[in-house]
Amino acid sequence: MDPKHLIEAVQSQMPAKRWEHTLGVMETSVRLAKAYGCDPDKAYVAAILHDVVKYWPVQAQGDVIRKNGLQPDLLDYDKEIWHAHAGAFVARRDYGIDDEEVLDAIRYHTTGREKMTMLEKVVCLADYIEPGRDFPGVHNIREIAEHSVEKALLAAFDGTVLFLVEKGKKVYPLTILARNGLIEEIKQQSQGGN
Ligand code: DGI
Ligand code: FE
Ligand code: FE
Repeated sequence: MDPKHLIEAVQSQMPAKRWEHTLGVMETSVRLAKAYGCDPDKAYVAAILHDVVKYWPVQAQGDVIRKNGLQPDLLDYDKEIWHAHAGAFVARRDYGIDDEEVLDAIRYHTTGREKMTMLEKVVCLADYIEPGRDFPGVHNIREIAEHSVEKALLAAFDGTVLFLVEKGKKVYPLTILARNGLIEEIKQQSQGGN
């Protein structure tokens, strides 16, 4: 699908407010990709599609996971994380996306995972800090993002984990692994003199 048709098709899947958020993630992902040295075109496509099924009924999101052999343990955690994994499946099936790096950036944009690629970090961070986002701590994360994608993403995941703990909710294990991985990477960067 060419970018114009892809954009129109994805826009039709969500309310105007969520589309505005998607435009923000597109812009921010491309900027971060250029700053941190990964492919801006891939970041752009992943950003367009990252929330493609967010406004599908939750039942339909769950069906994509159940019927297509995606990680079944997702269903035991907050429904908010389903759209990312289901979205990657739908991006391939319905929108013809076959680039595994792009699909992984969609798949892990919410939960993260251990050893995230730069493209995954960029899209995940852009989702937190796009211009339309307004949550406590977002200004701080935007500032950190100017010099370290890993430190900014760690601060973002810290906020999400604290939020989930406060609500008494479970944390999906990949988020913990992502956070641990970022701490390791930051430690190694500082030992390497960066
Ligand atoms: O889809 P968006 O609203 O743009 O943002 P998102 O995909 O990052 O995710 C939505 C929410 O998922 C976020 O508010 C926190 C919630 N959530 C629930 N369980 C988990 C989780 N987020 C992470 N990272 N890990 C979880 O286990
Ligand atoms: Fe999302
Ligand atoms: Fe999003």
